[in-house]
Amino acid sequence: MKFSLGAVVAFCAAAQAHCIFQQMSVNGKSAGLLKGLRAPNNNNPVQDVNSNNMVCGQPGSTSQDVIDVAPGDKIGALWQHVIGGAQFQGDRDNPIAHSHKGPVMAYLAKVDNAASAAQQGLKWFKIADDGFDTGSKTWGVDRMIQNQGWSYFTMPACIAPGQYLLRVEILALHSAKNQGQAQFYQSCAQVRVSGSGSFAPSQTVSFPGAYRANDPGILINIYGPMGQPDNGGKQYKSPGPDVIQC
Ligand SMILES: [Cu+2]
Repeated sequence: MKFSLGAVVAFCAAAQAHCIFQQMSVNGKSAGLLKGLRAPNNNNPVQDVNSNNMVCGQPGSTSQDVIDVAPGDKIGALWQHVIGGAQFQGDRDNPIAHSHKGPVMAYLAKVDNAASAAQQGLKWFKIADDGFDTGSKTWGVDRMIQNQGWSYFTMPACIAPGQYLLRVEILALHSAKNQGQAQFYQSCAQVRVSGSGSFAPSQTVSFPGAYRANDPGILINIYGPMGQPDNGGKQYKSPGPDVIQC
């Protein structure tokens, strides 16, 4: 078991089998590659929970577009190995290396102008969390891979109209038993919510600040006794606040 885990880690480092959130869709319609997004230029994860890159990833591409969303819409976030898709033909690590088990989470923060808003000092609340399903022993990342790189969630029905940054995050836990080795992948989408919702969050978090390196959902050995990535069959609780209730 020790050998196989070491091999996974070595493989990840050598092949940089990471990913980037690079397209957003609304009800199945993509806004286009990097449209309405603040996305990193490379697929390296953030590993320092106190880094400013925890907000929207390492600064990379920007966009003047703001994506229209209505409460109740089905939102998709497309993850691919490198910008544009696979790194090469037959890339088995597209959308991400299968070793990279972990949750997929989405947060919103209200802004005045999503295209120009500063990323620091925002007040975030969590709207989606696809963690570990103990029945099927699958993670949010497994569902993303099954969907050819798409993570799906619903824009909650109560979200108030206005502009927001939508932060979508993968937390890859394959090496997370050592502090500082959990891998965070995130980009932010710039969205304009319509409708007549009235949700005002009673509690919000900051990025950086929402996570600590030793949070039980971040500093964790997800492998069972046979080396299987099933969290030993136990429930997994993602870091950060609970998903809001409308
Ligand atoms: Cu990786």
